[in-house]
Amino acid sequence: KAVKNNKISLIGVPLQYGADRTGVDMGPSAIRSSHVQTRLEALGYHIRDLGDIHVNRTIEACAAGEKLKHLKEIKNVNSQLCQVVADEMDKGQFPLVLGGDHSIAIGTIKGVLQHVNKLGVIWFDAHTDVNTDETTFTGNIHGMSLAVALGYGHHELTSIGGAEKTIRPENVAIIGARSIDPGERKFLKEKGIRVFTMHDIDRNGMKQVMEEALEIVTNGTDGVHLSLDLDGMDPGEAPGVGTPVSGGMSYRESHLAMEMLYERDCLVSAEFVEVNPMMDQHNKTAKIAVELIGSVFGERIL
Ligand code: HAR
Ligand code: MN
Ligand code: MN
Ligand code: MN
Repeated sequence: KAVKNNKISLIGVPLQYGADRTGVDMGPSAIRSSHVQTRLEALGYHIRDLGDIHVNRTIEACAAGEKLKHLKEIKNVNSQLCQVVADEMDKGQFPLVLGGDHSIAIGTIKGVLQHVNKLGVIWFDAHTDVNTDETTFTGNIHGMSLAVALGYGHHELTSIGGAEKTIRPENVAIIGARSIDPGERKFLKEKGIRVFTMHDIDRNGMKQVMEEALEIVTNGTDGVHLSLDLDGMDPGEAPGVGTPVSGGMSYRESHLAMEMLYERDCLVSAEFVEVNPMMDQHNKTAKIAVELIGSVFGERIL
């Protein structure tokens, strides 16, 4: 078995304050209802479902007048998540985090960094999420989480789990990007972050893209984190997301990426984010999330 750790902890994070559309808070329950636990048990894993991290539900979904929307609550939830992820890894568990909006990558990655010093990251997304408090047009923190994990952005966020705990630009591979803000473009170029855009996937195919991406995230690292934003997929196939962008990765391309990740035997943690049941049709995006989880944990057609 390529994922050596067969003990998985499921951690739900029903957070929506990093996005500007409501509904993504229902992601964890939609993914659980699509039988993520039995699917993984069928592959031989032992599952501990920790339930959901507590999110204060009394705050209005849309914050007016803040530069970084809901900074305080997002910091609070991510600090809790960081601690839970670190604690589970202490117990030898593999953390599988279910979002929630993509700002939760801050807590997940900071938690993993308490254990893994040099961490590679596969960032599967239509977006690159490297805005900072200085470049953001929207103030939505889900568009900043990769920058924060790299050590850039608002101090209230970069300080979570220790400001010195960061990933390195040379160990990050972004896959499926097709919506990048001007400030993000500059950041990606300055830091030398490798972005495999939809153009690269069209031109070279997912097989070659994943071979190159896996080299980047495993070379000189002690483990790899998968941060999978469901909006990386084409919204025709996965419509249940808050910020759909056309021209995304197909169902088969996405599965191939997961299967190649499993074969490489490098994952130490994973998160599946941005499933928004209010935007979905018959819960199909949560079902796809569970199918991708199956593939990245070793499920095969034959
Ligand atoms: N770049 C835009 C912003 O900063 C859009 C972010 C999109 N949201 C996500 N993240 N789902 O991948 O607001
Ligand atoms: Mn520890
Ligand atoms: Mn994202
Ligand atoms: Mn996205």
